[in-house]
Amino acid sequence: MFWNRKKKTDEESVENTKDIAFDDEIKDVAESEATEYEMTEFEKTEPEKTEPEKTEFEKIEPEMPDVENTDDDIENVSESIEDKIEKTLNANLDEVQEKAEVKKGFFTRLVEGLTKTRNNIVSGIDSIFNGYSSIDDELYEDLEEILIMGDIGIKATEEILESLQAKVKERRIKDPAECKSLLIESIKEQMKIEDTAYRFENEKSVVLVVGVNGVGKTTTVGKLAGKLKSQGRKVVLAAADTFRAAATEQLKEWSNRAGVEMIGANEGADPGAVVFDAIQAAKARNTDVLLCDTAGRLHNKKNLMEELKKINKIIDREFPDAYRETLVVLDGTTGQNALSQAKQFAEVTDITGIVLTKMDGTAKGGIAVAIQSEMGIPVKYIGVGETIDDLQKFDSDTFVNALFDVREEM
Ligand SMILES: Nc1nc2c(ncn2[C@@H]2O[C@H](COP(=O)(O)OP(=O)(O)OP(=O)(O)O)[C@@H](O)[C@H]2O)c(=O)[nH]1
Ligand SMILES: [Mg+2]
Repeated sequence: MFWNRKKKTDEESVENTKDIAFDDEIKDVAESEATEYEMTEFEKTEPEKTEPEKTEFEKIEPEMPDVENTDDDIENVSESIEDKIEKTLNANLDEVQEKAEVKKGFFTRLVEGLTKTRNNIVSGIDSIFNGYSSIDDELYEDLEEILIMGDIGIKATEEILESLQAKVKERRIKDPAECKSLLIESIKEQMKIEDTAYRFENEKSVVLVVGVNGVGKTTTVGKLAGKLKSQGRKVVLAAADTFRAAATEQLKEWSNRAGVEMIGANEGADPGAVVFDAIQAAKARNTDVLLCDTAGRLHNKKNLMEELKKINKIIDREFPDAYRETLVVLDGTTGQNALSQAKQFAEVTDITGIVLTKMDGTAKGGIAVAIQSEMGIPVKYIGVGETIDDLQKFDSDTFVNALFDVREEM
């Protein structure tokens, strides 16, 4: 500090700079004495006065003047009320705008991620609706082809088209251009999920997260932990991927990020034993949700599936009262592969939900529709990035709007 000041005042005399340094010294001593002041016992024990919470109305009501009310006083008071009302309204408006921006950010990423799907499906659909002059079998056949090519799958496509045909008939639609909004409506209906889908979030539950390697299991466990923690739930993580050396460390980083505890073991340890320990810890700490990360690759696929069965047995035996949720994580960019992976996991474990990750990448969004319809398993979450906030509950309206880039509802 001294040298800086000297540099700045090159022409100043040495005496002068000495004075400044001396003044600083006095100030430093005074400050350090001030911080050394010891509080008396009474001061230490005196409780802080806590004011009762004011209602929104009380917050904007000004204090009344002591003097008898004159017209001027009344005018001043009413101006002051108006002023405070305006400030409160502006503050609320800022909050609403902030929330809308967060929502828009997520929606925009999803729209970008679904560009490939949109190019495959939606542009084809648009050309059909604009190219036909009447609604006939040929139009439905062309639509069928485009939906199947867009990874929506045969079963879902049939159901969507049946629903579309019924709507066209019921509402006596003649113009193909009017079909588009009906088609969007039908896809949304196809993807609706039950309110009970997220029961595990509010119960004492064990969530097993499975999937092949690299799909985003560990990332999803971390994001879910952050989400549940912010909802006030007590969360513990089990690092049951002991196959890969770095897997436990990776989950540990997520546990730090989310601010939750993790139970893990050394590389090569028995994953079942990790889950066993984590269950005992969860019970001892009265945990709400135990999230178990698992390996995506073992020596072979048979081993992987056997290991999952073993983990399932341990949870059933050690924590029979817990609400069970098994989420299969699928990489949204892999299309039909994702569907066949989900089918393989369904053979060894009762899958209760799907997490589609990397929907911010070049996702094949149609697969979300196909999985839901072919397997009857709902897509419960979608991942749209690599950070802790990039996991969203699946919402059919938002998803289909993003797929068709319908923005008027935003
Ligand atoms: N862009 C994007 N990347 C993601 C998303 N989810 C996960 N990733 C990335 O995908 C890569 C693999 O994620 P992990 O969570 O390690 O996948 P995993 O299934 O645990 O992998 P293994 O443990 O090897 O089986 C990482 O680089 C993640 O950052 C997502 O929603 N969007
Ligand atoms: Mg992992």
